[in-house]
Amino acid sequence: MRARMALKYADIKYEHREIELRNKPQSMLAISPKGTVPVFASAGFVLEQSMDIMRWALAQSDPEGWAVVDEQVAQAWVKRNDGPFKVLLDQYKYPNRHPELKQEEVLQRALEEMLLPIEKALKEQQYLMGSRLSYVDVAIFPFIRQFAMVDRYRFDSLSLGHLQSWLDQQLQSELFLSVMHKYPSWHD
Ligand SMILES: N[C@@H](CCC(=O)N[C@@H](CS)C(=O)NCC(=O)O)C(=O)O
Repeated sequence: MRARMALKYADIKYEHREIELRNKPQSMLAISPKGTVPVFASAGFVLEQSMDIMRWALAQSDPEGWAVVDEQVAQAWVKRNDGPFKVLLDQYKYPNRHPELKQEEVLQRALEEMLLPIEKALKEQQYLMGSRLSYVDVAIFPFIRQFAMVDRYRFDSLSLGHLQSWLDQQLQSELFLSVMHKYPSWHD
């Protein structure tokens, strides 16, 4: 979602090919043997990480200054999200793969690691990096969305008012809604 949103925001024209993860096409594995999505292929280079796709897209065009941030703080957020929070998200999403873990304890760890720090940041400012939306918000909210969706009722009961409005705002944004839609194969 973060890669799709950045490509759309930067108005990059590309062909979207949805991958069936259980049946990855040879044409994909030939350019990216590690076999994860997303993969972005262009003339002369291949990007195999969603963050790399975001960064490349923003380097082409960044009309609203998504990348105008304190890069050190930005990277710390993304690292915390893609590292420890992603581990907790997977544990929370797939409890039967982790029978040794109590879901409520995983939730507590996620609160400490990510959800409460986000809540604290958003108490002071409208977005993670300040008063304007940045690539950090866009890189992170899809993961928070997934976390929230596991048990919406439990999530809504948490004292995370600022996080919840930030998330809702992103989920209702035209950009997110436009990339959520089922894909025709060409984008413009
Ligand atoms: N660090 C990578 C992670 C990508 C990733 O884990 N993608 C998952 C789907 S969201 C995947 O392709 N898994 C391979 C599989 O399930 O076979 C990125 O951000 O691009």
